[in-house]
Amino acid sequence: SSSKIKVDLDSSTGIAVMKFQNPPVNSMNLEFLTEFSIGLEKLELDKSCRGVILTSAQPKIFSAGLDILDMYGKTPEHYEEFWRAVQDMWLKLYGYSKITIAAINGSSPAGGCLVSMASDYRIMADNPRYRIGLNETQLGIVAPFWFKDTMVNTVGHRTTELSLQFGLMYSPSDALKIGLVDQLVPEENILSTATETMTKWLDIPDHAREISKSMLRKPTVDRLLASRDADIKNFVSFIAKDSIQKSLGLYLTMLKQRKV
Ligand code: CO8
Repeated sequence: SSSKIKVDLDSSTGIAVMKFQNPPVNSMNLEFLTEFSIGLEKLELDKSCRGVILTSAQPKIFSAGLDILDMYGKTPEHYEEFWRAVQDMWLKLYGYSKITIAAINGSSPAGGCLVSMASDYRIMADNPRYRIGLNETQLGIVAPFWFKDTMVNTVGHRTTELSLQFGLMYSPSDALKIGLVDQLVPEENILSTATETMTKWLDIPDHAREISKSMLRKPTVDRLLASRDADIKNFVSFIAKDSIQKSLGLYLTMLKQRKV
């Protein structure tokens, strides 16, 4: 099967790079999500890996977020399987024991923003055309509580109130201002900067850093673990509604008409 994520582990430095390569826009479909979770799991078990850099092989796009086609016109069984895969990916990444750095080399809406926020550190290319944010309400859908929790934990409650309700997408400089990303760099330096930054994180004893990370994140992870099935049920009944399907259909049409 053709791989949607290229994994390169340098065992001399302990740094792995996971490069998303699901053209054209790295949308996260079921296959991508499964490969992502398994890839993360493998690296977590690999003693020669200490940190993971997430980046994109596609020009201009980090990830377009969840694949809308997995949420449109499918069966309830499909929605259920898809949503479980989304949960699995986030549970793995947000609760990851090793260091994760997102090298955001392009736009990063919705699920792309979630992946970025679930990492330990975010470096974004300073291209003013790029956007990042949780834009779900713009599609007429609602970011679930654990997307919201992840954002609150990253930028705080008030910024999340505005962001989520408006479905705000931020330019790199605005994202830096609100703390949605930690650092901006010229696009061509993004991987070298991510590697240098990772080296600094690697100076900290793993065990102490890991426990500190877990102390901060475990309550948020546990909230979803305590209600996974209810969250799936909720997603399936919400996404299957006629009115929601209609909104998604209009959004897909808008995406297609926007080019020409
Ligand atoms: N899913 C499926 N297909 C997509 C997606 C997507 N997320 N994004 C883009 N595509 C498709 C486009 O329709 C287009 O298809 P085609 O070639 O057949 O016309 C193709 O990919 C290329 O897209 P563009 O021409 O738009 O490429 P650009 O380079 O001009 O723009 C962008 C790239 C900026 C990524 C742009 O495509 C975009 O804004 N996409 C939409 C992103 C988006 O809104 N994602 C939200 C997904 S929802 C989500 O992640 C969380 C949902 C939470 C669950 C809610 C519970 C109910």
